[in-house]
Amino acid sequence: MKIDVLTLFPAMFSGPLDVSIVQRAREAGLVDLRVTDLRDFTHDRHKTVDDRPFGGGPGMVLKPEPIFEALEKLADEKTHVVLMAPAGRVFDQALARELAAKEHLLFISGSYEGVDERVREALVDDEISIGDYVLTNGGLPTMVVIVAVVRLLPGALGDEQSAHDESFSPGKPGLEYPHYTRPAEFRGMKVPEILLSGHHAEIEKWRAEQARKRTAERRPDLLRRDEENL
Ligand code: JF5
Repeated sequence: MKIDVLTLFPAMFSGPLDVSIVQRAREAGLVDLRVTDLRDFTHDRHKTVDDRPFGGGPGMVLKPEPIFEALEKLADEKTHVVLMAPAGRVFDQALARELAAKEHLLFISGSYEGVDERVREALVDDEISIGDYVLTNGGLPTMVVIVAVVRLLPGALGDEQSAHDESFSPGKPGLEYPHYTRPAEFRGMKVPEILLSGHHAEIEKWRAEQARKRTAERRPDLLRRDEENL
């Protein structure tokens, strides 16, 4: 898979994408990730990427020209162009799976008040939000989506972890059971007896029950959504 990012803040992207599973996936050649500075596609002395909104009002709007020129260089007909913005489809695991099936993703990491509407009309295939809160730019949302997508690429996870990927799929909608490791007693707090018993079938039953109870208590919305999908 190829992933392009178009951003005003390329420096934000070093760090999160250079560690852990994403870094391993890049080294293994599973994903080719490029971060491009939108200012590279300006032509004036001040590298102007934004301007005041027609009709007045607060804030600035990203100009169309640099974005159009960048996509003429970085994208083709097959590229799935994603604009990160609070008005988009809310990101979830199903959407991550959808994006993981694409050959080429290009993220436009918005900022200021937004982008000129003609970018949306002519270039954008998909608009994605990571939730209802306001950020200063689309850098972090872009990275959230990239990490969720890259770990789904075949070969990105070791065998041990890939078993875990069933979470948030139909039939396993929700939260994890409680985990414990050694010591069996820590500052007076004991690990549940069943986990020390060696009865694997009983342990499975206990864990499933714990996960169900925990999900019903904390995220009943996940159980309802799962019933709709089954
Ligand atoms: C952004 C204009 C984009 O703030 C976000 C965001 C919040 N949830 N999901 C995305 O994106 C950055 C800010 C202002 C466009």
